[in-house]
Amino acid sequence: MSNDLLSMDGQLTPEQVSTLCDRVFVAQRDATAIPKLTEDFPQMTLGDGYAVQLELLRRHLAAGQRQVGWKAGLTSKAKMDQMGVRVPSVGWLLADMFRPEASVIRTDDLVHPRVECEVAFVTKADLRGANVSREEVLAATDFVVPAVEIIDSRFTGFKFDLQSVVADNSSSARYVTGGRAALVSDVDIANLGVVIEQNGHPVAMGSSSAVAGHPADAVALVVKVLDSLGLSLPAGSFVMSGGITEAIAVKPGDHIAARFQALGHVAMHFS
Ligand code: OOG
Ligand code: MG
Repeated sequence: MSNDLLSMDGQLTPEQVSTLCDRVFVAQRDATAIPKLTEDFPQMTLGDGYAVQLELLRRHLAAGQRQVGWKAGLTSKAKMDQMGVRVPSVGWLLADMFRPEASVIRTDDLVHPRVECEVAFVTKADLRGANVSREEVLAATDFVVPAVEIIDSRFTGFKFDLQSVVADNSSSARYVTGGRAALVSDVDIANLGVVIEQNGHPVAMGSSSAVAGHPADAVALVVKVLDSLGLSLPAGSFVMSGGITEAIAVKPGDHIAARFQALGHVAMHFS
């Protein structure tokens, strides 16, 4: 990708951003796959992707939905290699995307869901700026909790480029928390072993050290991206730091358990 397309400056008109927002909104609502957005708009930049993502967020908030926080995406090498995209992204999380632990999660309202295990942070102080450090993130963290994200690209074949996936809210669909919450002083979140089990079989394993070097660095990256969008991360935010291993495709009937060293496990069924 040329560096111009990585720019936070936009190339699309407000009308074009609105058109793309309509497309993604309908694809997310109806769980229908669409071609990646750059096919019709090859001039689209990363900044245009975020303009579409923020317009989607405004529509949901105007409809009465509540935002709980943000997610970092494509923060580990396993995820970057799997998706062929080498630049991390962020996406918003709404309260109605949450699913309780041990619940049955429908797949008929998703296109091609995949699960990933992530360390999630809950913050107790505002974070803002382009240069937030790992230490500042840790000091602003109330607790960490293990989470599973169910991602679902709205793009055909789960194939996209950075601008398209950012417009599609970084493939966010559902998230589940569980296990044990912990203070950052009580666990070595920089090096937590994780295993994803599918129907009792281990299908992916890794260490949280794979995430941007340290999961708190992924949170710092979220703050940095938000800053470039003129936003900040308020106290009380729930932030997922990105999939540690590659994502695993799920189908009706699957049972998934993500086991986190020191933080317990997060389990769910799919129907
Ligand atoms: C993009 C979203 C990536 C993560 O944790 O890396 C993501 C995708 O892979 O579809 O959520
Ligand atoms: Mg994720």
